[in-house]
Amino acid sequence: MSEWKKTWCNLCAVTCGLELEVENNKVVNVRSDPSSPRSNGYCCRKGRTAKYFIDHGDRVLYPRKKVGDRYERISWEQAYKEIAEKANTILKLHGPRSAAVIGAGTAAVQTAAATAAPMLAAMGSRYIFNPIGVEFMADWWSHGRIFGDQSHFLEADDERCEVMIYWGSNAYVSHQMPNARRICREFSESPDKTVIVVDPRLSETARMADMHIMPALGSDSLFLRALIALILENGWENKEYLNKYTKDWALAKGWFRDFDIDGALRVCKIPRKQAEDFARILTTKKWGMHRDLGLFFGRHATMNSYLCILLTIVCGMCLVPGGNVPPERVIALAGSDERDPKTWRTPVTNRFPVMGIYPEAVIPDEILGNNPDRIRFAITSLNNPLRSYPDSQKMEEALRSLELLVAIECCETEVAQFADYVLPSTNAYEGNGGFNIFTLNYPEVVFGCRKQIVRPLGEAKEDSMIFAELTEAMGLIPKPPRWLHTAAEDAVITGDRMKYFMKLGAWLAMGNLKYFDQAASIIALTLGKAMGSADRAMTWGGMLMSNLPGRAIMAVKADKKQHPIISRMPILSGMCKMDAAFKLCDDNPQGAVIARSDEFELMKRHIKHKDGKLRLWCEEIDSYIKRITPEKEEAELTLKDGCNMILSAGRHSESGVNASMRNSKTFKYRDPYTLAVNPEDAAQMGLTDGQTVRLSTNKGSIKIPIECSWQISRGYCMMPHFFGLKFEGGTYGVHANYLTDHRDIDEITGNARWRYTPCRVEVI
Ligand SMILES: Nc1nc2c(c(=O)[nH]1)N[C@H]1C(S)=C(S)[C@@H](COP(=O)(O)OP(=O)(O)OC[C@H]3O[C@@H](n4cnc5c(=O)[nH]c(N)nc54)[C@H](O)[C@@H]3O)O[C@H]1N2
Ligand SMILES: Nc1nc2c(c(=O)[nH]1)N[C@H]1C(S)=C(S)[C@@H](COP(=O)(O)OP(=O)(O)OC[C@H]3O[C@@H](n4cnc5c(=O)[nH]c(N)nc54)[C@H](O)[C@@H]3O)O[C@H]1N2
Ligand code: SF4
Ligand SMILES: [Mo]
Repeated sequence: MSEWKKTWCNLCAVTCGLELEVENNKVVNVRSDPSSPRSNGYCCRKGRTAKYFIDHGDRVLYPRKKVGDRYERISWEQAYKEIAEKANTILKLHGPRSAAVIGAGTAAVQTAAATAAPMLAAMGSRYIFNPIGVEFMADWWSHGRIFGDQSHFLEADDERCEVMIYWGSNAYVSHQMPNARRICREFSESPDKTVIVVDPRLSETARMADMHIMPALGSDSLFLRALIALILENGWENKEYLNKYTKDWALAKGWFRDFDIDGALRVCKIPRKQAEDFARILTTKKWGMHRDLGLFFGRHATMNSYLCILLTIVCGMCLVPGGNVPPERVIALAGSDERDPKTWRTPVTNRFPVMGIYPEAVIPDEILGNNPDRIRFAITSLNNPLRSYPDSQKMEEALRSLELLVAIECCETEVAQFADYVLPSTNAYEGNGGFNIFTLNYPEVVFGCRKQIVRPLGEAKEDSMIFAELTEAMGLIPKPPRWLHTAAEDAVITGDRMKYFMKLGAWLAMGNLKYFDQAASIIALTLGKAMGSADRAMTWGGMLMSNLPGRAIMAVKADKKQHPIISRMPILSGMCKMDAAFKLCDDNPQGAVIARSDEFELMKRHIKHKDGKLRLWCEEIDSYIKRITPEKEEAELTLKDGCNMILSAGRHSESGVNASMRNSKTFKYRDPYTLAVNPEDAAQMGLTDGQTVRLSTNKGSIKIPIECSWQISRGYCMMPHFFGLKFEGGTYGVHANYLTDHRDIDEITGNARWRYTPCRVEVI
């Protein structure tokens, strides 16, 4: 007998609603879930291949330790005991800066961070690394400067805007926004709507565009500067908006005065007429912009982000319905500010965190070498540092040199082949209650709590539980008292979780306030155990700490019968609402609308500077933008050092999923392990479709077959980043990060420059 169960896809940040058919604890079929408020019946091909991710011959099933050059199966107790002893010795000898957590969250599942981050903090360390730190650093930093808050980012209000702009995004293929294909189609087909794509190549999304702007590869910052200058030259800026909502426009305006617009457009290879048409649309229509890796992994990532946000402001399209809006966060996230002297900088590379996360490209330099403050001990989870960060060889050398490396993994990954301890984790379909912080819907706030679809294999545990148990084993928190366990068990039986919450408060007040920051682990170890899922308890705890209810936008009311007193008290009343929201999510595995964004309060709520105004000028951008000139950029964009092309070291094709989809059988159609080149470039080099070439960078050299494609512009070549993954005894293709440089990163925030890697393509 089989049964269809509802859940959320784990393969990208969109987390579409899925229905999985389960037979004998195996997923045999996958389809989209029409009842999902998140995706309304939409899902992509990757989601439908989820079963190949869930169950295969390369799952990690039992805890193990490295003894000499082989592995020995051990119990969880032994694993915790030994890891705790070794970690504590390292901390004692070398201090808190010796510890790091790498990962603790993929784009779609981040519940583990709820116990991993407090564990790191309890050790005294702050070094948490995650792909966000090569991807969104630039953007979130820019938001921090302009809004005074890093934790909100702008997305297009795609339900209501007239013009949808995709800048450096191939959303039709990579999604990264709910219902991507439906929205691309709708805007493309509707006579009242317009799609504009800014992409140097003819991507799948660009093929659907009404206007396709093709800046020369890597010239976005120069183009953005020219575009804003053009708007000002014509007096098209939204003066009323600028006067009302901004503080220092008079200063920032200087960046665009007397700027050589024609010179810049020539270097960007954009006809003046097209730039003017674009500027006119931007200043007369309601538009939203979806930006992605073409900007974030491009040259000048921080400048790109900053100027894009500035463009939304100059046009009066920032924080307005029908324009660019910040989706609400359910799980509260804290930004960081490197100007605060208490913020840690990495000792070797002098890098700072954004949203508390450090740029992982610097990991090798922070491990290797003799700096006394170097990282000596790391735990990886929900992340593959050997495939997902630049320069895999350097990363491997660094990780191998650690005094202690613990890999928490559901798959036999490259890191799991040599880590000192390998701990088996459940995946998103075996855990019970994980959440996704990326609430991308707008204005509805959709949230959910995954339900267990299949029972875990072997001795796998949830990542969040592993971190909590390790925190306890290291002696960083006391053993929770029996009565707190009883309160947790009662909460599960009666459904009155707030009573448990009050008891947790009482425990903290009884001389345990110093463990306040570790409350998540206490919740995992008590309520998590009682619920049979730390993830589920973390989702509840995370929701309780949400700052949504203070905004009176909740679609859910507190249960006043169950909580007659506390549901009327300040702070606690909001928590009661979130407890009710948790119940709604818990009862509805497809997720629920728990709040609605208040569209008329956007400015008031999201600008965190004391005077409520947007800041447009900042020192870092001021000194940097002076270098974004036609002359300097033209010189920098000229190929050097024997390079004959620019490589995009990453291509999101229909099939692969970052480092998660190891089974190459899912690459069904045309072989996606190719280097895509423009047919004219190929002809000039005497290459034919399918021919194997040598592709070299300053870091390495591989052989790869070419694919002639008119989608690719001249001088550019693209390879996917999800090959070279070991799977059931084989490895298919070579990984892109053998070719990338861990020092080739954005100078301000450290985003990786994966869409602009100078390379040499040669006939073999
Ligand atoms: N199939 C699949 N889908 C995925 C993923 C996956 O692994 N596989 N991963 C998910 C994740 S984690 C992410 S972050 C997203 C990424 O989603 P996207 O950012 O949409 O993915 P890319 O394919 O990198 O597309 C970036 C686009 O930028 C363009 N570009 C390159 N250089 C430049 C430039 O200098 N300027 C401009 N303006 N554009 C440029 C490229 O031509 C490309 O069309 O995809 C998500 N979806
Ligand atoms: N060259 C190049 N490199 C890139 C990119 C690129 O375009 N080019 N793209 C970058 C981007 S945008 C991103 S987001 C990153 C993604 O980088 P990663 O986050 O490393 O990739 P993921 O595929 O999300 O999954 C990482 C690992 O998590 C494991 N995993 C999955 N579920 C679970 C779980 O529940 N528990 C545990 N413990 N492990 C689990 C998987 O087995 C996999 O090994 O890659 C980046 N790397
Ligand atoms: S768009 Fe993302 S979340 Fe949705 S089905 Fe595809 S991979 Fe899964
Ligand atoms: Mo990503």
